[in-house]
Amino acid sequence: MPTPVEIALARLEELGAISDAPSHLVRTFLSPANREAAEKILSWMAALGMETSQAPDGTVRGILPGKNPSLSPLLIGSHYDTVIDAGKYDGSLGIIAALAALESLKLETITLPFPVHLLAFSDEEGTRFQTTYLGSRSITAPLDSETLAAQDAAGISIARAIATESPTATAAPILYPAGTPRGYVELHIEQGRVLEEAHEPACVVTSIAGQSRLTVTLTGRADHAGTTPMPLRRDALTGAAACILAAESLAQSSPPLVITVGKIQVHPGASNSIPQTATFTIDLRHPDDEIRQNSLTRLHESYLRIADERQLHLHWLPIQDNNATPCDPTLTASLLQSLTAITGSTLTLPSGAGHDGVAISKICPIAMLFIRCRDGLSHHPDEYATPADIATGIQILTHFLKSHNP
Ligand code: HGY
Ligand code: MN
Ligand code: MN
Repeated sequence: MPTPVEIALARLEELGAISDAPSHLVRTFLSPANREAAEKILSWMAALGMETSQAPDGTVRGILPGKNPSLSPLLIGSHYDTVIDAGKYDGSLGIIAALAALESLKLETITLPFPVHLLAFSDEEGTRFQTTYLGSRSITAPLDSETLAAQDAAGISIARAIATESPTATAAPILYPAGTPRGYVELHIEQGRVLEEAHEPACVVTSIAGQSRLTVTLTGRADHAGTTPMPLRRDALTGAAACILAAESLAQSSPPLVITVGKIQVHPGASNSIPQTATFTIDLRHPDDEIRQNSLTRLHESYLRIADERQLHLHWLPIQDNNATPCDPTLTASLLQSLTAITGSTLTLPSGAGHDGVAISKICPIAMLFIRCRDGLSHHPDEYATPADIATGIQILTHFLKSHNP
């Protein structure tokens, strides 16, 4: 009989092989692979004897009622969508480790006093619509009309995707009124290098950095590449290049500010036509919200100058803003006790990466457990966590579930 850890390692491979692309791992909101992954996770939850359901937006839930189903539930889980050319641990490990912890309790014939709701979210990364936390936001409140109107590259809105692509479009949404869950706990790879440098397998998280996501479009004039002298050009792409380098130098001059331009689209996109429009994404993060907002203002002002100098039109479109989110001190202290009990460590870290806890913190206390990942690499196919560290993470989570008193 394989152990819960062995089952977890096999499931990571299974889920990691479910992709929308033959050559690399990618699963986006309600895509065919996203839906196949949901079915797989539902089957694992059912095998554990959980009461399962799936919301219209793809969020998958398994419930273990516990000794007293009337007590407020503990939420655990993570996301099962990915970035493009992703690793197989970001998100998926949190779901699979939570399942393994619950399976370990079952092997010890332990029934928890309170209900546990295992949640698997269908879109944390925002790869398809650039918005983040669609699943975790949806369990706190219905998505607002502006979010539902957000469109993907094919012009399909989130509302239309849910109405036409969701296998459970008419199902009841999964919703928790504020204050009803006792807390939310997520295990995730660190996606950084601190644990590796500290030679520690795991730590708990103190807070999640704030992040701003926007789309910038510069519009100039398409023209002939061979007959248009340089002084007469209104080249949107060279304008975008100046903006992108301005973002880089702003971030380099003000650590720990980080700014990333991850995506750019050019029109008309012909090698012998001067670009008319250039649209690129901005991902700007800082642990301090005031500095993040000031940095956004400085960047916007520099873009207005660049557009003016180059006779370009600037469209600055904020997509989403998330403030820095502290983890709940009490729940985190309880998780820290389990970390220390299993590894002897008391290490805590802030998270530069965003996580579903940012959205869920609106309705209940949140806490996070990080486990080490090789070279801190993530959002990369070589993302990797050792079986030993995964086993330690599952042990800490199991210890926490057993020792967390209602
Ligand atoms: O972008 C992030 O920080 C997370 O991986 N969604
Ligand atoms: Mn990620
Ligand atoms: Mn993640």
